[in-house]
Amino acid sequence: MSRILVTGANGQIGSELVEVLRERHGPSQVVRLDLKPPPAANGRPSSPPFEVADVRNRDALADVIAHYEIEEIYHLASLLSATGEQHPDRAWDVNMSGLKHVLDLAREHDLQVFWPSSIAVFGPSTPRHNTPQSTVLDPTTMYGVTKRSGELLCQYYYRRHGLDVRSLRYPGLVSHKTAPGGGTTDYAVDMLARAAAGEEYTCFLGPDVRLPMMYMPDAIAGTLALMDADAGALSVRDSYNAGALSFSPAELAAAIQEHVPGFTCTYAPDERQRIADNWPASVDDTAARADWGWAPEHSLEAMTVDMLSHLREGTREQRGVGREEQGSPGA
Ligand code: NAD
Ligand code: AKB
Repeated sequence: MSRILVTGANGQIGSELVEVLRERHGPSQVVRLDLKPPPAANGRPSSPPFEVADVRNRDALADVIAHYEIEEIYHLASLLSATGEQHPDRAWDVNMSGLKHVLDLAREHDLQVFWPSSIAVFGPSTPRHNTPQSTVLDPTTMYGVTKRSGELLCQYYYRRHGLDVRSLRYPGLVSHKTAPGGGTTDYAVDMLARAAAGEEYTCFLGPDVRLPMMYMPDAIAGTLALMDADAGALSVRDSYNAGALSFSPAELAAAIQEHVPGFTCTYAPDERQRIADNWPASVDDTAARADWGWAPEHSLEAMTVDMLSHLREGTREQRGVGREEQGSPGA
């Protein structure tokens, strides 16, 4: 049974990936690491093992890896696209030095590594539709620059040192358990949350920018499938394209209106529009499908229905409606 370290464990992906890894391997086998302790869940303090550390601190990472005898790392700690444009020096520092430390320590201890890249590696010269696996990569954000540099670093460690590091270029991820943190695609979660609360929404992107998106259960399943795959089957060692959905804010609003008839969305694009305008609308993921069986399951309709249901349930629980109903004899 593997001892696993997840960095950035409190984030949108980490909080869900940890749950699934703990179901698979047992809670004590999965060590979470982040800058702060995790928020209490449903009023209960979250369970150990948890380490407060900064991935820029190599010695702290080394201590955690040695102490828990870690065998596998999911290195998720990062600044995302919008925050990265506000703090480019910090984005470079966290995203690059954190990854370099993880790769060096993984080499030293012979660990398997998962590290996520992003559609942010693409840019204005990249074909916008069905973007190929191998193509022009000219990112326009510091985040995208760190993701492409990170891809090349991972590939270098694989080729030069035989390090088993695997990567996916995630699109924008949609989920209801933990709010997204500082990305350009966060509008989708924001819009669904407002609709579920019966409120209107002002979108920070314009109505027509179509981007590759994915529902979190598909992202988690794909991540684990890639990590489980035979090393010999993997033909891509920088980062795999992984497509799932492709929709614009207006298309998401229309999907929501099917289930929330009075929902209204207005548009007030801000500086994140420029980021979105330089990303693809859809990606070609033939290599991921052929090499390790990538097959996302959720359509826009299925994701919308599931998200609205979970978000409404969350709102009811926050208001105590769920507990009242449970306690009511007539409920
Ligand atoms: P997030 O912002 O929700 O979480 C990142 C976590 O990293 C946070 O909990 C933060 O506290 C932690 N962190 C930041 N700096 C740190 C540091 N110096 N040391 C330790 N921890 C630190 O991000 P996420 O959405 O969960 O993304 C995880 C990874 O997936 C990132 O590499 C991101 O680039 C990538 N990714 C995410 C998406 C998406 O849509 N969520 C899409 C593409 C790629
Ligand atoms: C972001 O918008 O920054 C992320 C991503 C696509 O990498 N969701």
